[in-house]
Amino acid sequence: MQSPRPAVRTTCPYCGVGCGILATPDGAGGLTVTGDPEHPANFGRLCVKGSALGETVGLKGRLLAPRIGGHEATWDHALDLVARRFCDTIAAHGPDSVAMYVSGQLLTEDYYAANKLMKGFIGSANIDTNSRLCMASSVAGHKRAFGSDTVPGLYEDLEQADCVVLVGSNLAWCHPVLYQRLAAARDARGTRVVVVDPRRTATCDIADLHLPLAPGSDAVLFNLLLAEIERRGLVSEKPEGLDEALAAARATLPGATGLPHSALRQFVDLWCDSDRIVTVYSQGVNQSDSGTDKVNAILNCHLATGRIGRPGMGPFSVTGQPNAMGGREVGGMATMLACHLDIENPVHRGAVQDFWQAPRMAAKPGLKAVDMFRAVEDGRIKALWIICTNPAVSMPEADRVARALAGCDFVVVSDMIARTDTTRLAHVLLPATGWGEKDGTVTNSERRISRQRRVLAPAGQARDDWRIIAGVAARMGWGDAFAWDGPAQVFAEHAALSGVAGALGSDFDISGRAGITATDYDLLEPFLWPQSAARQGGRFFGDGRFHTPSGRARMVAVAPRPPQPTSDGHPFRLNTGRVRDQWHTMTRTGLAPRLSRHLAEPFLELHPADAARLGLAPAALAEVSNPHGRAILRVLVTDRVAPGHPFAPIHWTDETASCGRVDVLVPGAVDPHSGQPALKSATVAIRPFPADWYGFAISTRQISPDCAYWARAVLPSGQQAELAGQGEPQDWSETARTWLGMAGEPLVFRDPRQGLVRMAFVQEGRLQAALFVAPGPVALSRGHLAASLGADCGGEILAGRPGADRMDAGAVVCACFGIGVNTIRHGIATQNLMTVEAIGRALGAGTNCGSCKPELKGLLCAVAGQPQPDDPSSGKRALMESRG
Ligand SMILES: Nc1nc2c(c(=O)[nH]1)N[C@H]1C(S)=C(S)[C@@H](COP(=O)(O)OP(=O)(O)OC[C@H]3O[C@@H](n4cnc5c(=O)[nH]c(N)nc54)[C@H](O)[C@@H]3O)O[C@H]1N2
Ligand SMILES: Nc1nc2c(c(=O)[nH]1)N[C@H]1C(S)=C(S)[C@@H](COP(=O)(O)OP(=O)(O)OC[C@H]3O[C@@H](n4cnc5c(=O)[nH]c(N)nc54)[C@H](O)[C@@H]3O)O[C@H]1N2
Ligand code: SF4
Ligand SMILES: [Mo]
Repeated sequence: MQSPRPAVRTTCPYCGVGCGILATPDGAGGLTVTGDPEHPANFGRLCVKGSALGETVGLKGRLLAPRIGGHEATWDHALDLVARRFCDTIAAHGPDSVAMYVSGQLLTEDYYAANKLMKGFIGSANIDTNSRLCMASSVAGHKRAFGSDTVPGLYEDLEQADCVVLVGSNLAWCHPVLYQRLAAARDARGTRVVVVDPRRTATCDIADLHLPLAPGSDAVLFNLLLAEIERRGLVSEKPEGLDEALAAARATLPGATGLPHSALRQFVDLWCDSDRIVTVYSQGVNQSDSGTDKVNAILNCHLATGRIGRPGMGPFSVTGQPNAMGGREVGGMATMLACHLDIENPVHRGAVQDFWQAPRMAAKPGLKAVDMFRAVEDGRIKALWIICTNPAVSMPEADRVARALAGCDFVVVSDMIARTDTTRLAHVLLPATGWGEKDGTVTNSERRISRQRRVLAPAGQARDDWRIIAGVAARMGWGDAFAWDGPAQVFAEHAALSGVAGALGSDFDISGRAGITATDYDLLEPFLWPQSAARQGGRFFGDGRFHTPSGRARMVAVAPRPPQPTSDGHPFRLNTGRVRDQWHTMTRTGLAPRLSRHLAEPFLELHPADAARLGLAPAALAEVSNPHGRAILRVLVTDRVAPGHPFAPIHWTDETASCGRVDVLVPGAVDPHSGQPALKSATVAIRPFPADWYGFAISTRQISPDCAYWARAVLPSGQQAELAGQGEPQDWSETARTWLGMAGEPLVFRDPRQGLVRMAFVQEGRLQAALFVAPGPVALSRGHLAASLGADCGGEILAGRPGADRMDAGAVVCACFGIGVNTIRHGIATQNLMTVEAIGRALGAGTNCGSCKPELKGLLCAVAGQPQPDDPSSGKRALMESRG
């Protein structure tokens, strides 16, 4: 018998909370995963995405070998080709004719290598990252206010605060463990929580006050707050620009927020009366064409009152990606230099060049993401290397970006997954190791550096990203500068460079770790930066000293700008964002059946008044369009969004749906300071999608439909797909065989009067596939059908009803334990469960990651006949149940 393998301490690869994980290999290529009780980010907690990591590490869908032009190639061939094409392009057209587009999901060591190659050796700063879509406005705002891109506070500040304001942050779904820490602190000490978001999100479950402000009016809100801070005599500091900022604040009129006076007053009272106050902000602030000003409007209030850098107080930009912070540290954006140094400062450039012994330093900032893809489009960039990101889905004007890639002379993509919307457009594909296989460090939102450790062997021929980059660098002639033998050496070099930066005044200095050995690196415990002889960890700016030339903080006079107006032709403002159980373009979370059960289809949250006016019933399909593109989304009627302001998730791609990419609708308008695009405010037209028929299918094989609307998701034993089309196929049996990957004759049930067609493929008594077609959205219990796939079945499946002896669990609420809405309702009714905790004790729901607690609370209220507080999935659930 094999002895049990020890658990490996590592870090979650999803959000910026950066939870510690104990991963235990099962010896068969899989992993079991639990929270690391000793990690200071999560103290043992994990959310549902982290808990499901073990389901995503298999070989399914992986890119296992390099490919050139779609054909498998050796590493030598592929790396030679990339190096040769980059060298030839540079020789013919100069260093700015090539570019790299990288990611906040790279490890620091990968990121460091990419930045060194591009800025120091190729000699161009044309390296930008998906962090441009994510954190760029926070970076620009920090630099304007603090003189450096420094996150002042710590997670424990959220626990020590008397009031926490969440602005444009759906913390419950996007930073679930930090949300749980806040919720626990609120239970323990009555922390007041304010949510500022046009939508009523799951986060509102713990809000004492929800401000559903007009989209884009955050700067107005914080200017009003600043004016009131002055009026109440709370200005205690004298930052630079104070008078100008106050004057701008005083000149701001309250109307634009659309909030009633009483709500504004409550907000101002709470903020002003709480000395210990933390203002957390995220994409509702950053992703705007005036995002940097909004950031500074928030920072102004903390700077004027001195509520910064001390326990329980400060502004807090929560980062999205696991290594958004590490990317900033290595200077991974086109506008930065390594270790928070300034690319436009010749002294800084010289110091980095000396340290790297770099032959050709970039002398000016490079192209920011949106401009970079424009340069690809018009041929200024002729060779592009994309690493660890999926821009054909996630960039604004996504169709235009995809066309630009299709027209580019040479596109290289490093990814761990074979088929994505972006890998499809590559000339060369390089297989990267994924989480569980790679070794390195990441930095979370509170500046804590943690190790990701290798637990599994690399899949196929996959290699670590830093090693791939070093391989190309060596073939371009710079082998000596990239001759690391492991990530520990890359980290040590980065730490040593940070010492050079620290001597030049940089906040980012981890030179205390510059001498690290491979053994120390293996054992490295999570630590906060800075780590130098002068400073170890802690908060910044509590002493009133900032990184500006004068040492004083800077307030910025903000003149709030409204978002681009809607028009008669495009009267809706489309808000976009995330759902609880999926990560971005779903290349990994989409592999886990348990994560696909929460919300399995691209959807549009639409206010009832809008839905009625447009003639869109719940579960109908809507066509959303503007001159940039078009999407077809399932309608979810809900008053959690305001009239005129629908919301759609960002996760669906051409791999998972026929027409579900929302970024085809988002224009490329950017913030003038940060270059961050306004991803939350596309103006669109909406109309019913005229489907002649609707369908639902399950199969043990890959489902490949050919109809106007489809969206597929994984099941434990196959796939499911929602379908709809215009013009009925001639022969449904033949169509079903093709789409569901089946052979032979299906059992068929037809009801011509009702326009129903149902068919099932059964082999040796086991259900292999089924297709249900109806003239309207198909009303069926998806959960029951999914559970029947691959199981023994009789003809009853064509009745589409649960077996008489079984209760249909209904749409899944608790994804960790797969507990459905009907099971929970039944439990509440029959076992007299009165609280979320009682549900947990009786049924287990909500006891692992806790992500579904807001929904459990909603169900309790519904059963008790009270108005539901905030159950963001209840609309979706009603929708699914109406069909089942
Ligand atoms: N489950 C899950 N978690 C994730 C991710 C994921 O893909 N899935 N991605 C990670 C990443 S990279 C990021 S960047 C973070 C993002 O984390 P968040 O920023 O919390 O998430 P979003 O859903 O993008 O947007 C947050 C909220 O902004 C609101 N909003 C829109 N417009 C405005 C406005 O004008 N003002 C205000 N105040 N609010 C507005 C939206 O309604 C939305 O609820 O999440 C991280 N965590
Ligand atoms: N409309 C709208 N658009 C948005 C947003 C929004 O809120 N609204 N949010 C924006 C934000 S904040 C972000 S962060 C972006 C995210 O957008 P993307 O970065 O495009 O999304 P991901 O799906 O995370 O892409 C990561 C890719 O890297 C691959 N990968 C994973 N691990 C590795 C690895 O170790 N090495 C390599 N080489 N590849 C790997 C994955 O398979 C996947 O293909 O989307 C942005 N786009
Ligand atoms: S909150 Fe969830 S997704 Fe974020 S790091 Fe922790 S376990 Fe991972
Ligand atoms: Mo992000």
